[in-house]
Amino acid sequence: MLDKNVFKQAVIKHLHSTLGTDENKADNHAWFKAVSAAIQELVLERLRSTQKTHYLNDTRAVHYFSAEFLMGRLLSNNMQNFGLFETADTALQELGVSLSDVLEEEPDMALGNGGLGRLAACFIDSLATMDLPAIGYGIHYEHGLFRQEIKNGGQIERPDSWRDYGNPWEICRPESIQEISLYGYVETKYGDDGKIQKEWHPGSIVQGVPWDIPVVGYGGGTVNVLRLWQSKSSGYFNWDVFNAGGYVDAQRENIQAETISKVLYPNDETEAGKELRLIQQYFFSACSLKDIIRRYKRAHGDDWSRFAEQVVVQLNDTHPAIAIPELMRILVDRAELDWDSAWAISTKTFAYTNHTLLPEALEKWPVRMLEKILPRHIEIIYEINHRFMQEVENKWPGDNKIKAKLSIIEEAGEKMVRMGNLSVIGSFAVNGVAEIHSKLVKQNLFPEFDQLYPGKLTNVTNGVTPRRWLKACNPLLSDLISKKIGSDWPLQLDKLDAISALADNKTFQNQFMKIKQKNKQILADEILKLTGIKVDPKAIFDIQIKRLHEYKRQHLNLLHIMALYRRLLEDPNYDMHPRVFIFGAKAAPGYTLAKTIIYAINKIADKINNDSRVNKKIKVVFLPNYRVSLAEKMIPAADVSQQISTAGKEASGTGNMKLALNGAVTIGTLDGANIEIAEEVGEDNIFIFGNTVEEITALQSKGYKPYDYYYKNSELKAVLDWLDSDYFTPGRPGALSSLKDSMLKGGDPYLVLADYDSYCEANIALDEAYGDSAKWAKMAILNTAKMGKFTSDRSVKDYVERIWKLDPCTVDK
Ligand code: GL9
Repeated sequence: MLDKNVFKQAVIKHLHSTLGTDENKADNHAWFKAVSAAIQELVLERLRSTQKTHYLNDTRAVHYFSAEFLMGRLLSNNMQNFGLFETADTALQELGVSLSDVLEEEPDMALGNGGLGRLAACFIDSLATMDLPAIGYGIHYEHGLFRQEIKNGGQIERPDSWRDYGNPWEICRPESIQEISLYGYVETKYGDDGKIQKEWHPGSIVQGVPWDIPVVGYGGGTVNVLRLWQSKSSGYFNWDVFNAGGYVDAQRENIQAETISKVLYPNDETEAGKELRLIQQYFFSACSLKDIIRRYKRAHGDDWSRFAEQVVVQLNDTHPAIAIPELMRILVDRAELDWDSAWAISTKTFAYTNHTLLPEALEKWPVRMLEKILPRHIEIIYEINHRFMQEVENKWPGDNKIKAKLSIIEEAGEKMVRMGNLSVIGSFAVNGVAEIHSKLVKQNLFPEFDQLYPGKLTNVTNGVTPRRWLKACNPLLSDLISKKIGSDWPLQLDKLDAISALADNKTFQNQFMKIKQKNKQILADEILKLTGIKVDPKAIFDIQIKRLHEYKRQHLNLLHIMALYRRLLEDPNYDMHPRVFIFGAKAAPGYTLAKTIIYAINKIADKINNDSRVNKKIKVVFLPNYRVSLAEKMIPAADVSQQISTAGKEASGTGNMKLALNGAVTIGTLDGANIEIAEEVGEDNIFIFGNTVEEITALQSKGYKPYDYYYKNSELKAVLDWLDSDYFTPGRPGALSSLKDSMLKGGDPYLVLADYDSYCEANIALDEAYGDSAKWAKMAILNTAKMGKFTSDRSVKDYVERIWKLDPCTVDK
């Protein structure tokens, strides 16, 4: 595609004329900018041809609405997808520059919290790779997820400033600015024909400035865009104040408008109910819909009849669900369609993905708040609900209990709008993200909706892009695989199954495990650099990386680590393979117990790592500031993947897929996608433990008593009591007591104690299996081999077939 010398020239040119420096003065950051600019030239060329092709073919497209896109770094990815990585590597070597140092200069684009945001990023990669017309719509946060520092064992949040020194990929598009309204009141008018008309007189107007991030498909054929909206005050509304000499007041209004896209809410699976968050949601949904409609009208004028043929909007959770009444408002108030026609279009346009069953994550907005911020939308929501209640009455005549349950409006206590119900009613398809999760969505969350709309609720199991999560992050293993089975597996991940045939082959086992060993050495060096802790790369690398949440049960892992510590103190000859427990996790800033768990991990780590009686056998490492680029370094080095959520709580998980793909063996519960991973790899190649969803439900309904487990198991009692002492927190007795209390006095809501014994047994089985190196190698190989199902290409294919109904559109090179 591009020859080494041409590439060199392009980089030098950008060093000179874009960055105003030269080869002798440039630091790594300048090289990063120059290399990115050189790649961006190609990206933009492909972007232009893609957009032209899509326009000429008037393609149907999916519009992925998501409050979060956790993109990570783009330079390496874009080079990989253009097939230019090796070229760039040698070109830079010849210029005396290290590509890997240059890549380290790129800040992560951390515009997401966790799985939900990273899923969006994997999906847009797959969409572009599969030549599907798609656009991602989200928010151009000035500050992404906070940077985590660890001080005296505790988490400190620092602002993330990913664009402080400019972002080489984004393009501002002032020509496509949109304006949206907020606040104000609704006037009811009567037209000449006596028909009621509604006019919203907004109290304030905000501009949305679009920034486009090109999304390069693997192979570089299609380049789609991720369009992120930045809020800006609309000059128009400040004008009066300004003229009255209120220069300073006008600036205050600017600040208010600009606050909307200032910062990503750092809550994972909790709904804060904050006004600014609702405004963020409306802001990006409304800007995006206007953008879609502008594009549609360019091709179809005022003929709305083909809108739903051309446009499908996927709602990534309920965060953009306000788009449903917004489209109704545009169709009814602005385009003057009658309600039924508008509703027919709207309900053919939207589809909704549910990502969690946790009650605290199901969004509800106070009616009062909507009345104030979006006075016309609340009227429309009432109208949607009124008509829907008639449907419910027809199906279940006189059943007020069902009505109360299905109503969009929750009447008990302060009146609330249930965004989940609105999303189900306003969409033509609703999906969960793994088989078990989708089953629970049908059975527990929305059972009546499933009866009312048979077939609307469905499943699309999550997936991850194998380009970033194997090819790019694990080059040694990728090369070995390509040598054995050819190099088209990144596009057809099922082909990995071909290495199953080599799982017993000694030579292949050696090659595979040697690569794992190298990756462990690389991570060991990184751990030393980041934390000062020396770990033995011959030890088992046992990794738990994910947001910190009680339901994910990092504290179950921790209790087991404490138990091992105790066993080693009591019996120095206690037989176990040396093991390094590695954690990465951010806690929501307001989630006190999650922060205590981080503190506990760090304090227990300090103690163990400095206790020469045990630190040949166990070490504990907490890597600060877990993020996409750190995950890329950790995942290739994992022997063991910890996926230990309470059954029924983790909707899918996607880290589980990435780790297994890189040859880590899972220790996990029958939860989320673990179940499907177990089906693929077979029960011999995974360590399953713990209560099933049914068993958990049974335990809870007969009255779960954590104290029973505490008194029954003396080791468990001892480690829990240990938390009350000052052994791990010298001079601060009781600093970890709240953690113990959560599992006893607090009722142990995530049944940590109920799964403890079974977890310990699974760990013993794991330790034994690792002792048999041929057996372990086989397990690791089969984990990689059997991950074909979990490519996000398969997820996207499922969406296309079941929901989006898109045709690929190839872009000529
Ligand atoms: C999540 C689920 O908890 C995960 O199990 C799932 O894999 C992802 C993607 O479908 O979605 N739902 C959710 O709210 N988060 C998830 O990770 N949290 C955030 O990332 C905000």
